[in-house]
Amino acid sequence: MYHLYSHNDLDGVGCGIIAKCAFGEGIDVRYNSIHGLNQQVARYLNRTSVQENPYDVLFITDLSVAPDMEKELNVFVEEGGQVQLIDHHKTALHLNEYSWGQVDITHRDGRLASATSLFYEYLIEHGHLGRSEALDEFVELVRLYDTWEWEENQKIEAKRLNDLFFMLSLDEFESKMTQRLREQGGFFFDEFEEKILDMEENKIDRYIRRKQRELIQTFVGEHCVGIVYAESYHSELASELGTTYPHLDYIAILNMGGRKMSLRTIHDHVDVSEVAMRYGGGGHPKAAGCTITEEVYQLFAADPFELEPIRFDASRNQFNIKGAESGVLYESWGEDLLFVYANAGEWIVEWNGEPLPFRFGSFEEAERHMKRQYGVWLSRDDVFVKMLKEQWMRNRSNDRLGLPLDMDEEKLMEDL
Ligand SMILES: [Mn+2]
Repeated sequence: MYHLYSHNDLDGVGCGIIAKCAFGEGIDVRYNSIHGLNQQVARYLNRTSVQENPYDVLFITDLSVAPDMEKELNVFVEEGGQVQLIDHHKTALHLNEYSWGQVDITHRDGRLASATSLFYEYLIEHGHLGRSEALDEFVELVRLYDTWEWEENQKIEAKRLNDLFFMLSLDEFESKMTQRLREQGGFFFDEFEEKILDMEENKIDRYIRRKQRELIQTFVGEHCVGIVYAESYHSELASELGTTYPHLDYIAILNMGGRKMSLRTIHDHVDVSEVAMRYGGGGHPKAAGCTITEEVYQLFAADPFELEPIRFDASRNQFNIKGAESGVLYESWGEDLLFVYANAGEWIVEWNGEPLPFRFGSFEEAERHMKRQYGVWLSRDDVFVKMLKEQWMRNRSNDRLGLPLDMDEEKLMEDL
């Protein structure tokens, strides 16, 4: 009998699915959380005597065992037990010193590895499974999702596979996929799955649009932070907000019910795991989290509570256009106007008519400064034209030349 103990996420369950394709009824598959694995393995070792079951094989995929279990497993193998652990996590690399451990971060061809893609190669090389088009495609989608590579090359099918995994029960997903992978031809979603995936995507889009209107911006420590309250779809929300507002160093998503805060960034110059560690949490450079403690509550919820949400830049302008050297108008809270224009290769920002004491090398730098320090948004054309008109009137009465006099204001108003 074959046994597989695997992780309970898409990559772990992917291992279970290809194992069932290889061994059918001849394998017993169990999915575990990271913490559940050691107990599961302990039970296996207590139950399975090598003498009585010399042909039993235990696979462990996408998870690693704790140090004491590692030693017990090794004794079991030295007594003749058959174990193969396959993982791709950096934290498990030390298991490579055992004959039964295979931990690879990448494949031989350089692609980042997932447990499913490593286990697939293993099963093929050991003659347990034949390669097929559907299996190749399924395994690659799991790999793309698990390594986050799908985001770079926008392999949306990989994300849809994971969405489906969360919409169906684990058993249903496993049996549906196992059955489908036995069929001829490539991997596909059936009509019903396409339908519910579309519905899910629409639902996420609407949720994100609503949340976008609730985003507030403030400085916490040295970072300019976007703060939003949300309980679901943290990854999708953070990547959308991060790309819409690149002037924000990171996005903080507060789940008040769960008392958890997620931190995400799209930038290389910010390490959110460092930020999370300051508040007793941790994670990766681009995705981390911590508990909402008193301190976190004060900084990220109580202090910024009075702030108004970020406004969108005007999107249908014909005259007030970003990057225009003759000048671009922005607004901020409290009816402040900020005007940015180029002069002799430098960009100058005027705040309510008063130039700021420093210059910027590019429009983008100037805009970033205004957005971070003043929370500005691009004015609509009508506000822009009104400002030009007032300035022109003032200049004319002062008998000074300044703004484009050839601008036909009535014509402009008509165009709007
Ligand atoms: Mn994995």
